[in-house]
Amino acid sequence: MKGLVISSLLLPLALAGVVPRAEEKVDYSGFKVLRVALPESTEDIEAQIEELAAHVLNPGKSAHLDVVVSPENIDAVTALAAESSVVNEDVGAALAEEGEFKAYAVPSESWFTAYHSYADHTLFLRDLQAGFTGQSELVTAGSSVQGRVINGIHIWGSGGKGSKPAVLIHGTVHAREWITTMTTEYFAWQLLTKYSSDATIRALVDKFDYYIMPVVNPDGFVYTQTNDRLWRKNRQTLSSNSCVGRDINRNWPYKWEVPGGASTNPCSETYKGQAAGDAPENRGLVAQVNALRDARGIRLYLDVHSYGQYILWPYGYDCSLRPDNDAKLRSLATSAASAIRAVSGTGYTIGPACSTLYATTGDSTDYTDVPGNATYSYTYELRDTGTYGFSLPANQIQPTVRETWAGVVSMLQGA
Ligand code: 0X9
Ligand code: ZN
Repeated sequence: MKGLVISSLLLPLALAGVVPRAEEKVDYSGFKVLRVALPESTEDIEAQIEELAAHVLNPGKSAHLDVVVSPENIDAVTALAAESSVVNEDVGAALAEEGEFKAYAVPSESWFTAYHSYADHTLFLRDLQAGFTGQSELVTAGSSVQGRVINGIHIWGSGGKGSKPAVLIHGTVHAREWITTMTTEYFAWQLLTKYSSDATIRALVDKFDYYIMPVVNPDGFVYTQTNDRLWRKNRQTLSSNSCVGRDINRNWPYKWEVPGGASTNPCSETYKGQAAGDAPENRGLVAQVNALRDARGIRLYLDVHSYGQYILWPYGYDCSLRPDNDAKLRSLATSAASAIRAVSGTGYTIGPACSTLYATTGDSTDYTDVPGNATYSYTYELRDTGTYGFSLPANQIQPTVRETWAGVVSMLQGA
């Protein structure tokens, strides 16, 4: 998505209508999701299609591009593509199926039947913690570009606070992946509310210290609620370019400099930033990872994304390199995928990130695996496989959080 505050008169015609003026929300009525196959030599055509698109939904290197296109640019994109098909006829209508936000009420299972405002997510965490003061506390991991604190909850069991290896979980790295906020909150909710009644959960809480951060990109998340539902990156500006945002999952300071797995173009969905770790959000998250490493170590790191239904492990930056414990990483992922399938039939693809999906540099799990020395690091890509994409309908929240929790429980048991 391109610059925000500049006058729409200055914009190329192709972008008019997809760039909101300040405080104006993008209306996606009539926009389509097109799946385009690129012709043989693609660099230039791909750049032109990305210029014409409001958003790229799968901004890595894959066989096809899924792009959100305004009604006036559909013909131009179709003409550039070798082949194209319509994946979604009306993005505005699909977004409407997400359902309304519900008025805030204290944490209960019904929280997981609707999406919520950022302010309410903050209240949820606060109120959840307030119900379990003996075994949890609120934690922070630095703050965002716009000064929002990155909030989380630390949960421990019978060994006492900080006595066990860490399980660290990040959600909503990419602002538009709303199901990941709900899912990571559900993990915290399950650990705390089931501790006294469910022996399986109690054993898991007693085994690790959990650090769950449901929204690590708060500025981007707020922006998806005020201006553009399909925003991905943080909200960092540059003096040299009007495009906004760094991709937090391309900014981690490990193998950041390796070419090919991120973009150096500030307008790209995968813009890596000007220097390794130069996004404030990354600075806070790096400090958190390093501190947990230096304390009791990190046993399991999960970076929760959507969509695609994948469980991926390092490495992102190199498609042939494997961690020493690749076989164990695969076996935990296999058992998580079968646990998910057993709950709902939802099928997951598992594998090393680069060779299974696409290359990424400066991504979270490469950082946690090597500098962070985490025993197991995974990226989850939750539902679905593209029908609704980032705007999963509200009636899929509970099925998604429940199946994912089953997968995570099986990982925790084996970890
Ligand atoms: O591109 C990403 O950051 C993740 N996908 S998303 O659609 N949620 O943006 C995938 C990261 C997994 N790592 C690799 N594929 N290397
Ligand atoms: Zn993501």
